[in-house]
Amino acid sequence: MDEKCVRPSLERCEERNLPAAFAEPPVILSNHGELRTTLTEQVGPATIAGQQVSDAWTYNGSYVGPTLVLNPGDLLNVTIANNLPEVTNLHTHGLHVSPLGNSDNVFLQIMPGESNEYRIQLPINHPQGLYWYHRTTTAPSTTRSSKACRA
Ligand SMILES: [Cu+2]
Repeated sequence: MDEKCVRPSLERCEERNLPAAFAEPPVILSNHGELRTTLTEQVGPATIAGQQVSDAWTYNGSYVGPTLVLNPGDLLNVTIANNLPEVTNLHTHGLHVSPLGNSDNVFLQIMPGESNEYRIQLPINHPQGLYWYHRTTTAPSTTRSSKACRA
């Protein structure tokens, strides 16, 4: 047997044509029991995997919306400003919160050019974890994007 066996060539990481590393989105922390922010849903330029794109549907101009960090018992007070060309809303996954009123209510409709202040109260015994928020139109199956939220 030939001792000069052929070893598979190992490609150096630097030589690969790798996509851009995931860029950590902005982080917004709660303060004194409340996280208050505005997320503007808009269409415009954005960077996705290191590439500039136009007409992206974004939160505050970012393709991946900010990470919202809250503690159990905190109030998530987020205003959604709709600059999109269609109805929108805010929806979360996994939070143990009310689905009524201005809380995690998928039936709220924010018309183009309008805004809504959500007040989502986390219970004091809310489990820690990684949760999600995203927008929908009137039907949850028409999801257009998703973002991280951890409590
Ligand atoms: Cu959802």
